[in-house]
Amino acid sequence: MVRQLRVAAAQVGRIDRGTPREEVIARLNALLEQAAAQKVKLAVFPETTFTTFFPRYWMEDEAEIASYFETEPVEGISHCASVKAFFDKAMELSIDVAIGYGEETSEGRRYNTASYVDSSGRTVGKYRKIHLPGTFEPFSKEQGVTNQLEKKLFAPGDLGFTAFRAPSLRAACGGDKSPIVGQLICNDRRWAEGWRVYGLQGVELMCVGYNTTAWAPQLWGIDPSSMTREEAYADAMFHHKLVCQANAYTNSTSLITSARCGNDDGLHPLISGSMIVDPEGHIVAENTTEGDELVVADIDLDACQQGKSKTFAFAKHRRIEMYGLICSQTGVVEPEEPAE
Ligand code: CDV
Repeated sequence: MVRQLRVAAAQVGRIDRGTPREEVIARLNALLEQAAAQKVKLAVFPETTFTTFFPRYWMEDEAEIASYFETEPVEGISHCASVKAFFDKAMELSIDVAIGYGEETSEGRRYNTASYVDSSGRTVGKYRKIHLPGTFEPFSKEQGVTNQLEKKLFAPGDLGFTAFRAPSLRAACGGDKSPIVGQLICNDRRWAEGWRVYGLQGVELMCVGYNTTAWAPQLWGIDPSSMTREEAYADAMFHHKLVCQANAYTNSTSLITSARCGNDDGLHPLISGSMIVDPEGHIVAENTTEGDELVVADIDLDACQQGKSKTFAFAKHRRIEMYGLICSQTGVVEPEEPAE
């Protein structure tokens, strides 16, 4: 059987520190228009799409920090005045969207969040980033330096790795079963643990938005003179593709992964690499530019069945009695050196 679905990674290029949301939303809506013209049913947008990637800045002005968060619930079209124009457009064009944003709850907690809002404007899935990279303290307080302050600015996600059905896509993929969808945000894609929790829920389609800095020697712990910027970009792209393709394959799922890319403020380069990956780990479509771009492919949700029923038939082959350390230990504990 073929459960075919046309999907897109909506890559978004340079957004500066002062770029207003309205300007960003006009660009996102142009991508939605392109998606509708190509009969795309689901478009996946990057992490913190409505603003620049603000955790990179050392900011002391609380009003500026607060300005990067959506304070009304992004729960479908009836809320979130600040970004409503985007969800209205998606609903008008009948496209499901998965999109990342800074979330501030009514209790004042802040998360790095992605919502899956279907074509009727209903939020059917919500994910809060669990693996927050970087530091609590800045590498430098000088402007122009790329920090990574997610640990300071966000609380770790508390919604788990919860897969959900997307019933609005059931008819579109011509089957009697809605796709099973999961979401991760950026750094999460490097951690096999989250992928496997989704794999254990039978995930068929992963949506992953990201902002991956192309030049961050302090974050990586390398000597800046050991690599050119071009080599660093290539290395960041290699690792991005490596984890995306490997984890899609080992969990037998399709993947749509979407970059915020470009050189923000002319100072902070981010890699591109938006792509659609099939459940065997092959790239079926990828970006060709470093700016706003729609990457489109037809995927077959039933193609997941080969891996799920054979090589990665979890029920037949997994040995959970051997995996205890994964859930009982966080850091590394090395074996003792044997006595001489
Ligand atoms: N936004 C991210 O989570 N970025 C991380 C790194 C570059 C800090 C990533 O894993 O791509």
